[in-house]
Amino acid sequence: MAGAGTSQLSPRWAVFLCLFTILCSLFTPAVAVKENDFKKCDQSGFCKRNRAYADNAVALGSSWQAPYKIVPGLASFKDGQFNAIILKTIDEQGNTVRLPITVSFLKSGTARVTVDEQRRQEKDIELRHNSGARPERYNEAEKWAIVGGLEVDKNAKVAHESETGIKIQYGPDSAFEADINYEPYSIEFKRDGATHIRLNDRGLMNLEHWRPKIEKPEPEKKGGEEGQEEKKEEAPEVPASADESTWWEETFGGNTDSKPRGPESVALDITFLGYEHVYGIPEHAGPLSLKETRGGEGKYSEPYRLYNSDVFEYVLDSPMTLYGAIPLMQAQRKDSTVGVFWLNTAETWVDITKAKESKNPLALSVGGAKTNTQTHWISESGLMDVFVFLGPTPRDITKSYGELTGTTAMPQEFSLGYHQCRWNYVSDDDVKEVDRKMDRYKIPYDVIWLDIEYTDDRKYFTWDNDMFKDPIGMGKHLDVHGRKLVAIIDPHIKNVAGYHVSDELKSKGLAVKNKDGNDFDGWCWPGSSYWIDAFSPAAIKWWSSLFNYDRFKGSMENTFIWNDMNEPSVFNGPEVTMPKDNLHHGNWEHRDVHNVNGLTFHNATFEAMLSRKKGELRRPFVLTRSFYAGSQRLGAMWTGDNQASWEHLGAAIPMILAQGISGFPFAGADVGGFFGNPELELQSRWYQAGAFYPFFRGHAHIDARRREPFLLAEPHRSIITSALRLRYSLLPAWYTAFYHANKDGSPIIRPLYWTHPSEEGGFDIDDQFFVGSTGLLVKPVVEKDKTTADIYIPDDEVYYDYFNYKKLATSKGKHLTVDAPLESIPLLLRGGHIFPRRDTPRRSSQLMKFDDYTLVVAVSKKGDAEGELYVDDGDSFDYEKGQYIHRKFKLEGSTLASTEAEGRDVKSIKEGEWLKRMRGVSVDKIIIVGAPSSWASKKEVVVESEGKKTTAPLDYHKTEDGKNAYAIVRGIGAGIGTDWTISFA
Ligand code: NBV
Repeated sequence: MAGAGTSQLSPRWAVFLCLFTILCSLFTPAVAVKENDFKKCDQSGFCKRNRAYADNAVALGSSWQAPYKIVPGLASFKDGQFNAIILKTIDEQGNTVRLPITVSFLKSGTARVTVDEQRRQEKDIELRHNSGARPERYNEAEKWAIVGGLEVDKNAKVAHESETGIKIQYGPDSAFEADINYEPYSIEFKRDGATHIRLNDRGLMNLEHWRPKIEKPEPEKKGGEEGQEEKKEEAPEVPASADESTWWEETFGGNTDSKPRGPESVALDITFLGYEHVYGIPEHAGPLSLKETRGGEGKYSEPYRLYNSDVFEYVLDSPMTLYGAIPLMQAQRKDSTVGVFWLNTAETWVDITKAKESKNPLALSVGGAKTNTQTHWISESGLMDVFVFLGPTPRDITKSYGELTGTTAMPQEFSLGYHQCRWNYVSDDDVKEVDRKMDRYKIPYDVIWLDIEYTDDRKYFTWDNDMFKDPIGMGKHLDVHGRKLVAIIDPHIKNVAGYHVSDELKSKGLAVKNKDGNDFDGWCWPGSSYWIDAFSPAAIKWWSSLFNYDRFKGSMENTFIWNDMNEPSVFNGPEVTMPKDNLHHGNWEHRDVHNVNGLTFHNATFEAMLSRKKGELRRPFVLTRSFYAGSQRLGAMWTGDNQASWEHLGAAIPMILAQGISGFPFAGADVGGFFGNPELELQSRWYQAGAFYPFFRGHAHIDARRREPFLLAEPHRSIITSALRLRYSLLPAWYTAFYHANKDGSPIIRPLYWTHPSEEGGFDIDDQFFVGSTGLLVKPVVEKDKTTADIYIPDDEVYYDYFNYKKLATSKGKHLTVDAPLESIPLLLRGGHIFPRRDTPRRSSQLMKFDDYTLVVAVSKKGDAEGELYVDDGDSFDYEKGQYIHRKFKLEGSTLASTEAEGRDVKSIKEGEWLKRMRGVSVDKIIIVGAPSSWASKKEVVVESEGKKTTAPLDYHKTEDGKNAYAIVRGIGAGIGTDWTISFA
């Protein structure tokens, strides 16, 4: 019938339809975006110039004269800050430009080096090429990324000063030193007398200063091919570093970027002396320990790129950019971690090379050679703003970086459960049916998600009324079992009259503008669209109002939000994003702020969720695809459009680990793979891995077959259900790990270099990790037909099998091979830890809220163990007023004790509703793994709690192999929030 209908179309409509089909085939992701659709360094003018600048400097070696020097007479140090002027020589006549430099020594022990360009004179500004953009360098990255930690350390002091430089002592116990060398300009950062980091070590610093555009006469054209050839021969060769061809305009993939301010890149080389491993700078699909980028076997030949982009079907093992950017890098060597944070929100590239340096040329490689990791940071515009961390541990860096950019928000407790998503659940009946089936098969889950098709024609804040007749009814249905709904809201707003959001956006002037100052109109899911400019305070306020329950009709208390496409993705834009000469609030060019754009939209939605209803004080949950340093304060992220392949399953782990060590640990990957259809084995293995992602969501593309866990044939349904139950039983431990992420930024899943910074053998391991400080060590199986796992053991501690409590024959620095048939997850318990669980299987986390706890105690080699539980109502901000339970558990000798972790006098806290209910929650069961043989004849233990002594039965068991034992104590009944002891004597 469709054919008959089409044949009756008027010619105008037929043309329109035809055009529409062509456009759709161009813009819908049926064809994967290939690497070539995104720039390589030599297709990005400023990257090419800076790489060439570096090559030139390196080739010249000792005869290279870096053109940057500090003027001694203008340098001063006062109250924790060094101020000076760097002079840049810009021509052979010796003309210079002035670059003010400030080095601030912060209380945390972090140093900050900021280089600006002296404000341009009015007359220069007038000379500028015609544009509404601001003349100064972008200086508001700090406003979005930094929330604290900037207090200067007034105890920092000058240790030595001369005409050639200054040495400043700072940091804890004055153990840090910054040696600022004036000519050529460079800074050495030392800890305990040894240099760890050198800025401008190789003299690659380059700040392309502002210059007026000089219109050059078009070269006379000679006719015919012959003439052109002649011209080619005559043209003098221009070194790529001085190539002016992309200074004022640049074209890529048919899009031309007008550059009203001309070249203005900032670049700096940073060397980590004696460090062989560097980590961080997500988001890239590659190993955790970053690779070298200047070619050679097993190395990349492109720099790591940070330019938030919608790269669907992304390639693996690549330095290519992805959806988000965190310019934080850590360097690791035995017993020392240092790092830098490059605060710049423009397009950025980072080259990495490693150079062996022999201490003693006669010693050859015997103990003498050390590796320096050399990095070269290149950004298109903005300030040169670098924070330097001197460690000495990974934890110190995490903490200092967290002080600056903030830490993970305390999450909605439900968001740690399992999320069921697909593009799309097509109707409210569909949603309810999935919900019922999950119940029927006893598969726990907390959240069901709605992708873009729930809307009326991709107009966010509206519903497709035919398919979603009763959204509130649907929400209430979910609420009965404590379940939630997450609905997608994207930043592109359909450009159509009569759509309230679009009308208001336009009339209030809150959209991103194009270079001419008109509302920027691009192409996205809804067709022609505008983009909310979430940099604008007025836009944030307006955006917030749209989420009020009485405006976003159909949303309710259990509706939460998903922000996608906020790189921003613009189908017909350069590299699938916004033109760089677009203008944002304050007249900043998009070029300056591109990498923080996603954060601003996420932030606007986060703010909106805080004010949906007057007096409603609940934690938001907002998932974002694009992110920048600081996004951790606002919600969770996921790794975007992966594929249903074994390779993508493997690639997700280093990506999530990289997020964790870069301050944004609430991270996950689409379980099952977004594109394609996973075979059953892959899907089962993916749920087993996903159960250990901080953010655990199954998702699938619109063309993928339905794959909700209940649809799968046995044994896969049961395998997946077990993985989900395991996740749910461990929720108290996960929540405690989130609490720590909130307190000091620590990763939720932790790579070995982070947990064991003295063990070099673990520095490049990124396929296994610890969960918080629980001592749970997991190595998900990510290969087809694999039924064993080789787990690297980083220490001398005892390790047990999580499921059967057997003590494993481990040895430090060696791999342990464990059986891992399809139905099992390689999961170990490290001795010395105690963690909480809730063992009653239920349908959602909310239904477990007041269940009793189980404690698992893994006895260490020495015979002791300790651990923690943090719990609050998981929803409100009452925890800020002391409404939480925080316990410390300790096994010492034959006593296990629970005490208040922070030494608070809990009796003095006025109990709110939640704390009152928690009075009825107790520790029901304790499992002691590695129980001493002296307990073999024990039948009971003595429990002392709240002044009362009772007994509880103890069962002592030998493990299957008879080599060690475990004990289970049941019916303990001690309140979870109270002090108690259990005596095994
Ligand atoms: O909204 C549709 C999808 C979404 O399902 C996916 O998770 C996002 O990463 N979205 C991208 C838009 C386009 C996908 C090809």
